[in-house]
Amino acid sequence: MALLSFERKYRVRGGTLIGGDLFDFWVGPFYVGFFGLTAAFFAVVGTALILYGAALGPTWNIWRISIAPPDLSYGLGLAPLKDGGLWQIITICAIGAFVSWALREVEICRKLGIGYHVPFAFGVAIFAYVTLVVIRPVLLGAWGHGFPYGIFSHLDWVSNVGYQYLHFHYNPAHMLAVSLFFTTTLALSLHGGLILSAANPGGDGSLRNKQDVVKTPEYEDTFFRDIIGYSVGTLGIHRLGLVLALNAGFWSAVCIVISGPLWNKGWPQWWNWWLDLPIWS
Ligand code: 07D
Ligand code: 07D
Ligand code: U10
Repeated sequence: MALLSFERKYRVRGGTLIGGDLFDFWVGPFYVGFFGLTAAFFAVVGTALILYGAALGPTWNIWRISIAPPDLSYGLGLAPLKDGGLWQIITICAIGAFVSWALREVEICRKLGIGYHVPFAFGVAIFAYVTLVVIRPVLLGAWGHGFPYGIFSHLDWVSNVGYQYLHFHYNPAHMLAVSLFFTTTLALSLHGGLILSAANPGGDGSLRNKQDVVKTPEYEDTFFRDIIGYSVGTLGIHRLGLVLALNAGFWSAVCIVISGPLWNKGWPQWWNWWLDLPIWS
């Protein structure tokens, strides 16, 4: 079916979570909906406040613009606009925009009659962000534990917080998250490679049939059975990819939320539980 006739078929009213028919329309390629308006609203206000914060100085250098959270002394209270208050409002706008975006994804899924896998996945990214700027600061008792909004300044925050725990690589949840990120790229490269190899079969000297345009999934299964003895299957690889990627984000959130609230010494010291096992004595 040509794309345009398909669009005519699915671009129908209904499936909205809120607002009924009121915002149930498209602008060019974009579905709007109630959450399209709230997403645009929060994004425009948040971006304008970042620009206002940049205008307060000291720099317009895009790499060095930074909107800092309030000083730790403000605790969980509201701070004056120029002293971290901007960061607090921008954080509300960011969460408002991200959650609106996820709910707009849900409305599109409902119109199409497909599952909610994509908005669920985005929800994990939002969860990681909310862990960094809301959950962990609340557990530690000050908004000042959030990260600053700037390209280089947020890197400084990651480095500083990492060294605050001496050697962040010894954080067991960080190990899990890093391994899951690595495994996700391995899985995607294997999958992308396998699909392209079946869609574009043969190389010089291979046993290909010149008539073949695209090979079937049996060939894909057989490649992995031959090389590692098992094929996870054509549906399975997509489930595996999603599970790996979502766990990478989830364990990232875990690794930072336990740093401070649960463990406030160096992460290398956490491993003393091994030396403390009664089996050594
Ligand atoms: C490719 C999809 C497109 C998205 C892009 C990002 C902005 C920011 C804002 C000037 C994969 C758009 C960028 C809207 C402009 C202002 C105020 C996604 C793709 C192209 N980081 N981070 C980057 C964010 C955190 C870390 C780059 C956001 C945590 C490290 C970009 C968040 C920690 C490195 C960026 C966030 C952390 C980066 C490329 C939010 C742990 C790098 C991102 C909202 C997670 C890399 C100079 C990318 C870099 C980088 C954006 C949070 C660590 C500026 C929006 C606090 C170690 N981060 N980041 O490609 O080059 O993502 O930095 O949570 O090395 Mg970061
Ligand atoms: C938070 C992004 C959410 C984004 C959203 C959407 C827009 C719109 C618009 C483009 C979570 C934003 C959208 C703005 C844009 C348009 C149009 C994603 C988020 C909602 N680390 N480390 C991690 C590694 C070290 C440290 C995570 C590796 C050092 C700290 C990951 C190494 C020290 C923290 C990771 C390494 C250290 C982390 C990040 C190697 C520093 C965290 C991924 C090889 C000295 C952070 C939740 C993530 C975390 C985190 C990987 C090294 C410190 C597992 C591979 C030893 C303090 N590190 N790290 O979380 O867990 O994505 O955050 O050395 O806080 Mg680490
Ligand atoms: C996958 C797949 C698959 C496919 C695929 C894909 C995964 C097998 C079938 C998809 C994958 C790709 C295409 C590959 C590339 C993707 C990536 C690398 C991921 C990263 C993506 C990007 C970096 C692109 C990001 C782009 C974005 C987010 C678009 C930006 C959009 C907007 C700014 C508009 C947003 C629309 C909204 C909010 C809805 C509402 C719209 C409106 C109201 C109209 C427009 C209004 C405005 C713009 C401003 C609003 C103003 C207001 C309210 C007031 C006025 C204010 C003023 C200042 C004027 O598996 O299958 O193939 O393809």
